[in-house]
Amino acid sequence: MDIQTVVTQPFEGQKPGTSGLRKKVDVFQQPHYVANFVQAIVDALPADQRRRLVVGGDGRYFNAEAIQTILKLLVGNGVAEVLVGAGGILSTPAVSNLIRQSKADGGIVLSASHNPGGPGKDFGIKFNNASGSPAPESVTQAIYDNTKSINEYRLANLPELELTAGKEYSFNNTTIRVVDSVDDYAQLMQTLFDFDQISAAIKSGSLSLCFDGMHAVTGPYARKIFGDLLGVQKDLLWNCEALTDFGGGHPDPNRVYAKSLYDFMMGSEATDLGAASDGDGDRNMIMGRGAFVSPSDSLALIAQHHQSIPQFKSGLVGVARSMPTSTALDRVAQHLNISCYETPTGWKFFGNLLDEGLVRLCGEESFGTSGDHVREKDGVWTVLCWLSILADKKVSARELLAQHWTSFGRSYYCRHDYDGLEADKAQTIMDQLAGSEGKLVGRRIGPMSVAEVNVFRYEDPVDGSVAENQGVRVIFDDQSRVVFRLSGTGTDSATLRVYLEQIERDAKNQGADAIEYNEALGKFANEIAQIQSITGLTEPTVKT
Ligand code: G16
Repeated sequence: MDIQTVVTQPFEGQKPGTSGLRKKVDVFQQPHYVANFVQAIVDALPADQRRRLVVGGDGRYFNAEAIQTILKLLVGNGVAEVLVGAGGILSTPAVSNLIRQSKADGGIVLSASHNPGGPGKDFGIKFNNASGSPAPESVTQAIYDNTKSINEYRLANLPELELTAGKEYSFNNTTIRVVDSVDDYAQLMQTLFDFDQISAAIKSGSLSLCFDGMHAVTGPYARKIFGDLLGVQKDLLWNCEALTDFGGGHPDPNRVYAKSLYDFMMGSEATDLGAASDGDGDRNMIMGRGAFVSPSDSLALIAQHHQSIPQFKSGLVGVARSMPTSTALDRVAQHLNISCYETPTGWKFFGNLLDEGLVRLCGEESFGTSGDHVREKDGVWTVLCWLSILADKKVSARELLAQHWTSFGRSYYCRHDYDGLEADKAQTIMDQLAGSEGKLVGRRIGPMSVAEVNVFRYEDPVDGSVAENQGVRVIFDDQSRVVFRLSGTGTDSATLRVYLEQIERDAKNQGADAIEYNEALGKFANEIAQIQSITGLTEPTVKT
C-alpha cells in the first residue's frame, strides 16, 4: 500500500473550542482541512500512544467522507489498529466506552453535537484521550500548535472502504476493524441498570416512556435499548431514524427545539417520562408528565436518589457540576455529606476528577449528565437513570421534583442566550463585567442585593492545571446568581450566555414557571452587562 507524503499549508483558526474544532461544513470540505487537523492530532500523541485508536461520528452530513480521509491518514501514520463504528457512526458516549473497553490510546469523534447538520450547517472533530475523556487543554493546545506549523501529512492510498460491522481490513502495519455501533454500548448499559426491573414496570403498564431521537445518532440506540430490551412500543420512539441533516431540525433537546415532545408531555396523553437526545447522543432533556425537569434539577435528583440506580448502590463518593450549573446539586451533596466540585464549562474538566475516583456523577446545565462508566455526558444513560428512579420510587417525576424542592429549596433556573453578536462587542461586555464589582456590590433587585462579583478561575485538584477567565459570577446575598460567559461551541458569530438562578426556599412559592420567575432577573442582567447599549439587543434570542 502506497503512503503518500502530501505537502500542505496551515489553515487559520484550527483552534479547538469548548469541545473540539467546530466549523461550518464547507470549511471542513476544503482540500487538506480534515487531513491537516487529524495529522495535528496524531502528531500531538507520543509515538507509543498511537497503537490503537477509535473513530466514529454522529452520522451528520460529511461524516462519511471525513471518516474515509481519517482512515487513510491513520494507515498513513502506521497506527497499528483502528476500531471504526459501522457506517462510520458511533454516539459520543459510545466512542468513550469503546476507547475504554478496548484500552485504546484515544479516539477521534466527528460531531458538532447539538448544532444543525447538512450542507451549509455545522461539522466538528475532537480528540478523546485513553480514558475516553475529551482531551484536556494541554493536549488541545498542542494540537492547535501543530496546526499552525504543519507542512505535510501522510496518507495511504486506500480505496473507499465499506464500513459494515464485522469487516476487517489489513493495510501495511494497520488493521481496521468495523464494529457494531450499538452493541458494546447496550451491553454496558445492561451492567449498570436493572433491565428486568425497568422492563417489568414498562410491560405491566406502570411506567411509560416517550423518547424523541430528533433524527440524530441515538435513534438506533433507543430502538435497541428502550424498544428491544425494555419493551417500549415503537410509536413512543419518535424520530429514531438517523438522518444526515437531522430531518432539517436543530438536534438540541430543550424546550425550544424539542417542542413537540414538550407539548406532548404537557398534554393529556403524556407518558410518565419524556426524553430527548441530541445530535451525537451526549445531551438529554428530561420531562415528567406535566413537568419539565431542568438539567440542573435532573442532576440533583439523580444524586438524591442514587440508591435507586444499581451503578451507584455502593455510594457516590463525590459529585461535580460546571460552574454555571445551578447549586441544587451542592445542597444534595451537603446532605449526603460528600464533596461537590465546581468546574469550568466543558466535560473535559470532569476527566481528572473521574479518573481519580473523586466523583462518580457529573452534570451541566447544558443538558448533560453522566457517571463514571464513560468520560462523556450520556443522554441514553440519563434516561435509564430516570427510568430506574421512577420504577423504584413508584412516584411521578412531578412529585419527586416537588419533594426535592421542599427539602432542598428550589433553584429557579434558566438561561438567556444572545446569539449573533460581533465578537469584539461580546468581549467588551465580558471585560466591563469583569471589572464591575465596585459598581455592582450592594445593587438591589427585589429582596436580593449583590454581594460579590468575580471571574471564575479553576485550579484542577488533581494535576494543578489552571483555567483562567471561565465566566463572570454575580452572586447575591441569598446565594442566587447571575453568570455570564461566552459560548465556545458556535461556528460563526459570538453568543453570550446569561445563566439565571434564584433560590426559593418557601414551598408555597415553588410552583411557578422558571422562565417567567426569572424575567426580572434577566432584565437586570441585561442592564448590568449593558447588553442593550453595547449590542442594541433588548431581548435574548433563546430562553431555555
Ligand atoms: C459542549 C461540551 C459541554 C459544554 C457545552 C457548552 O457540549 O461538551 O461540556 O457544557 O459544550 O457549550 P457552550 O460553550 O456553547 O456554552 P456539546 O454537547 O456541544 O459537546
